[in-house]
Amino acid sequence: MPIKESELILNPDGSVYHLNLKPENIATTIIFVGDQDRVEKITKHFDSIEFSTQKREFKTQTGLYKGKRLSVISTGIGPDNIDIVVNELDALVNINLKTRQPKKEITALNIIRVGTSGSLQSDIPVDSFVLGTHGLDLTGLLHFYQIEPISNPEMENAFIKHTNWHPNKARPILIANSSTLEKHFTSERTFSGITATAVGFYGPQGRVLRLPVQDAELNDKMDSFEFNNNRISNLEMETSAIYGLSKLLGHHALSLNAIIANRANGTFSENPKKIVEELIEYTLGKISTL
Ligand code: R1P
Repeated sequence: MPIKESELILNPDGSVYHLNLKPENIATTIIFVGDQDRVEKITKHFDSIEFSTQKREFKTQTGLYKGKRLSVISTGIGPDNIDIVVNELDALVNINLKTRQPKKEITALNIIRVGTSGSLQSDIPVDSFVLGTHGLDLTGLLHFYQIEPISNPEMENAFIKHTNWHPNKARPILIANSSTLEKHFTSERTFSGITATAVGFYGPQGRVLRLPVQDAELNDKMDSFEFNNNRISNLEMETSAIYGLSKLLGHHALSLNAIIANRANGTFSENPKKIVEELIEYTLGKISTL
């Protein structure tokens, strides 16, 4: 049965609904950034750009970097956008958009997030890089999929117990990165740890302006969580959704974050643009030998 027009929506030119992309517009290695202005901060390093488009917060450029074809796409803020971006990118490579049938042979994309994030550990300072060994999903998004085969109940249960996780909130899910990409991108420059993913910026990350939060101790409890030598390094808003959906769909994903804030000691980078630029250069250097 073909996938219905209401389920896989295409624009009149045949591009996918939100991303405005056709299959020929994307490379199989794709860098995700949150901020649409970060796209050109990456592609300014390219030898050439063959394609650019933007719809809403989703800006895409594809071109060559040291002879390697790469796409860069902005996802905007949050896991809800990741649901759109990963599903539509997967449709571009793994669904025949004319017949609306899934292809028999799956194409695996390499997806690398170049993000910004807050550290939860006082020994992971601002202006460092963190590579997410796992995404800890605190958002609830992944529960709408059949996530059991890729979740890690033992570590999730330990986290639930350690934090006294409130049952009204979605059960946390822990998903591993692509170990192949992890090996390639790890160096003495990177800290490694579990990247926790929140569904919002304020309450869901323990920031109190005028509204009290359900658990004011949650960040401290995340900071002190430890399981089989794994600890939670940082908190942001996309990684677990990228890891979960990529793994379910057969793609390889890795999340790299520039630490611009340290939530454990309350510091903020004096020059966040510089550390983001350094992470971009680091990532492109590693991608060129992938
Ligand atoms: C919040 O300010 C945004 O910044 C972080 C968070 O994950 C969230 O998307 O990442 P990006 O800088 O990649 O958007």
